[in-house]
This record gives sequence, C-alpha cells and structure tokens, in this order.
Amino acid sequence: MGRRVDLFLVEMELVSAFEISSGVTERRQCVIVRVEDDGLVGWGEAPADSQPFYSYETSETAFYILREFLAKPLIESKSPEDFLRRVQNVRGHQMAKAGAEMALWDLEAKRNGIPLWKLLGGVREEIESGVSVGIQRDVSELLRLIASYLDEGYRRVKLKIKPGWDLEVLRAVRRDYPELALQVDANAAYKLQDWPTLRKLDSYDLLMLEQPLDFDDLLDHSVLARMIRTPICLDESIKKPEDAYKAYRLGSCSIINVKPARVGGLSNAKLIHDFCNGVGMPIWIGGMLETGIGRGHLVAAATLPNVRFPNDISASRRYYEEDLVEPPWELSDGKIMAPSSPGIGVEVLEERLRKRSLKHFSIS
Ligand code: OSB
Ligand code: MG
Repeated sequence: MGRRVDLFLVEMELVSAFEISSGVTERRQCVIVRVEDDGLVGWGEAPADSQPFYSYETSETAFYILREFLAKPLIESKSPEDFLRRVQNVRGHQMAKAGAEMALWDLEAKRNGIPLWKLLGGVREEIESGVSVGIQRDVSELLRLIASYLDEGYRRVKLKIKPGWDLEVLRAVRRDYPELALQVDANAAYKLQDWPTLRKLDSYDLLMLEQPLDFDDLLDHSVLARMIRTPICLDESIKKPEDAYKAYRLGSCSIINVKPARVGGLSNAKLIHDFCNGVGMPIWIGGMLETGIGRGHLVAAATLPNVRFPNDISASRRYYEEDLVEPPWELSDGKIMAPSSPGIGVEVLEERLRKRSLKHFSIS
C-alpha cells in the first residue's frame, strides 16, 4: 500500500475575535495535512491565517506551496529529517513546511506506538498553560475577561499591546492583580525611538516583553535590550535556528517564544530548544490559535526540558466551540496533560474537518 497525502484548507469560527496590534481575526483559517501510510494516519497543521498580518504566509500560500512543492516530497519521505532534506531548496514558507513535517512526526510516533512527546524527548507529563488576551474595546472589558480566565485556572496572562493600549492598561491590570504572572506582546508595533515608553514598562514587574520592534529585526532589539530591564522575548524575528544563534550572539533577547510552525516544524523547534538549553536561555512554546491538531504538537513541544515559562497553549474552548479533535484539550489546575496514547494522542473528527474545509487536494 502506497502513501496518500490530503490537504484541507479549513476555516474555523473563533469563540471571540482576536485582535493584535496588526489586525483582527474573527474566523481562523489553516491548512490541515493528513498523511496515510500502512493504515496509520499522521496529522499536521500549517496555522497560517487568511491575512498576512503576523507573517507573510497565508492559508492560501501555505496550501499552494504544500500542493505544488511539498506534497510529492512528503509522499516520498521516510522521516521528518528526510523530508526537510528534500525541501531545503524551498526558501522560507516555514509554516507550510511545518504542516507537512509535523504530520510525519505524528506518523513516526504512531508507527512506534508511543506518544509524540516521548519520541521528541519530552520530560514532563503535564504542561503549564497561560492565556493570550487580545486587544479589547475598553479596559473594563479586559478586566472582566482576565477575571474569567483566572477562574478557569490559567497560570499566566499575556496582554497584547500597541501604542495607545499599553501603559494605562497595564496600570489598571496591575492595580487589580499585583501578584499576577503577567507579560505583554507588541507584535512589532513599536520603533526603537519609542524606548522611553517601553522603558516605563519596567515598573510593572512583567515576566517579559514579546517582539516590541520590527517583525524581522534582530539589531534594534539588541540595542533596546540594553536600555530596559524587562526581559525581551522574540517571536516573529526567529524563523529558523540560525536566527536564534544570531539573536543570542547579538544579545537581542533573553527568552525565545518557540512556535514550531513559525520555525518550520518540530525538528527546528528542537534545534532551537537544544541550543538555548546549552547557552542558558529559557524558552516557552507559543501558539497561533491552532486547532486541536496543531495543539497536539504544541503540547508535545512543551514537554521539553528547557521550556521554563507557562505556554500560550490554552484549552480548546478558549478558541473554538467545536474543535477538530476528540477529546478536546482541557485544563486541569492550570495544566494540560500530555496524552499517553500514540502520536499527538487525540482522535481527529474527520467528518467535522471535511465540513469545515474550503479546499481539498489529494495525491497518492
Ligand atoms: O504573537 O503570539 C502571537 C496568535 C496569533 C498570532 C500571533 C500570536 C498569537 C497569540 C495567541 O498570542 C497564542 C495562542 O493562544 O494560540
Ligand atoms: Mg507573539
């Protein structure tokens, strides 16, 4: 029996719109990758959105790159490493590659009959969940939301900020929650000249300031890091292991938000993890509003030893009324259990997946 690859461009209704400094998402798109081999099925997700407001990749470009350039190598690859070798001449498009590569990781774990997190080298059976809270209409709405997330058990809150939605908002949140584990994410909304504002963040006892400056910058971040006390964490700027090596050498950050999809998959995520572990730079696992499929890969990555902060890995219902997996991802005491069944450890609801698909492509 040969291998079969299916690509699904999916659209999912979010439980509430998610606003960051560069735009709003109401319906989340992504590409789901299904690889079937010898009766086993591996699943991956390319969490590129319909709009290029976080990365240049979109769901349509990911679907196109996967269909035209990655699907055939995926059919022929024996392992995630073999796949990455075959597609190394495809420049960029890390999320598209990650969708395919992660499906191969899931398949390999299922072939071995072990959970993906164990195959990856994970060391913990539960992972800490934080919640990322978008920009709201007003501060009272934000405070209400934070209260409800804390009721659900989240252990850390990340606030999205932008010029005009920053210091005043933080003052209000800190007034109500002086002890809360709190961090902020600017999604590249500031310039180096804004350093006087960014330096004022130092008085709010933040765990970190995520991606304050340009989305592909390393140099200005290294200058800013010397001007403020709040630790800088990079997200958008780290698109492959080489970026992490350079960020370390330049001193652009002291923490990295590793999103497996942003860096081209789990192999690269692990390379960055291992490098950071070696130089004493902590990491944590970020998310991109993934469905339950991509979430399984995030949970697996978050079991790695150098993950030292709570992750942007929330429960299914924080994002979607009806997730694509069974059981949905759930919180218990602010944590998510790493599954004990093979691969990503959850069942994909294929009928629901097909119902949510705008496009489908298949080769074998
Ligand atoms: O910058 O971390 C980000 C979501 C979409 C795109 C970018 C980001 C985010 C989040 C949400 O912060 C993380 C999550 O809960 O999936
Ligand atoms: Mg971010």
